[in-house]
Amino acid sequence: MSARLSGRTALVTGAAQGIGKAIAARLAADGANVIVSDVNADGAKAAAASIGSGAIAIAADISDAAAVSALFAEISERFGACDVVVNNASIVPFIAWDDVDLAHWQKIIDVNLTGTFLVSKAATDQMRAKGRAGRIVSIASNTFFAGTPNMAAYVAAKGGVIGLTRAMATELGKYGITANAITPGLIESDGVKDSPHNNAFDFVEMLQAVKGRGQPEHIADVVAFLASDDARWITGQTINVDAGMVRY
Ligand code: NAD
Ligand code: 4PL
Repeated sequence: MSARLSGRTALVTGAAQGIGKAIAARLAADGANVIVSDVNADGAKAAAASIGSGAIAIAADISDAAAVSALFAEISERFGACDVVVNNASIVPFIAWDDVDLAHWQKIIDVNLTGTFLVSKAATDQMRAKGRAGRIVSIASNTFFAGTPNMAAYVAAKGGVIGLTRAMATELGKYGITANAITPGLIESDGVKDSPHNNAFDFVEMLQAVKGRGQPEHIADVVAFLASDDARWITGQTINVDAGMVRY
């Protein structure tokens, strides 16, 4: 196994399960010290334990500004700063347009967009203070391109994550910090398996150029590339990783 992230500290949010857990495992396999963070404290502990040496758990709700401050205070004490931050935590709803109300909209924007902002802001302030050339990788979604039904607030929040990524790339490049996004297609994650999205695989596979069911590892491998030195000349970009379901 290569150790292209050896000596680096990587934070993965929403890493108790699903795609985030696979990302944390992949970055640890590449040699990083990984902070497995999640609002689900027990799940984060279990995921860190399953990854083994090189992974620790720190619980945090990314939509809670005080919790994000506490997370980065602990990171400062234990690691100084992060070299890599993966904004993965989000809520993946299945809700018809007729049922979307203001409370739902605000909850999804608070977690999926404002949470991504809170973590990115705290992380990049700390990277700059500690002189780290950091990497921000944010998990958006190909639903932003497809306008997928039953997820209006989610689609809007993911478009916001892509916009935030472009703005951070522009403003933080001078500090050696890059910011990129990945747009996965439908992935057989823990959350999706437990939701009505699980019924969409046949339809999505029909649209894919390459056939098969998307797995968390398909995304984790691309995160590891964007976090590595091989991606040093890439910033402000959105890499679509969906077996060719959408082409833009
Ligand atoms: P999942 O539901 O399996 O896991 C999400 C994790 O995020 C959970 O452990 C949950 O506890 C955590 N989380 C939720 N709210 C949080 C908060 N406020 N603070 C901290 N942690 C929180 O989801 P997944 O399918 O693995 O999705 C991971 C990422 O990939 C998300 O950004 C999602 O939008 C994106 N994505 C998923 C798919 C898919 O088909 N699975 C497709 C495209 C994009
Ligand atoms: C194509 O991000 O990208 C369902 C659920 N289908 O969350 C997603 C597709 C879902 C997706 C997503």
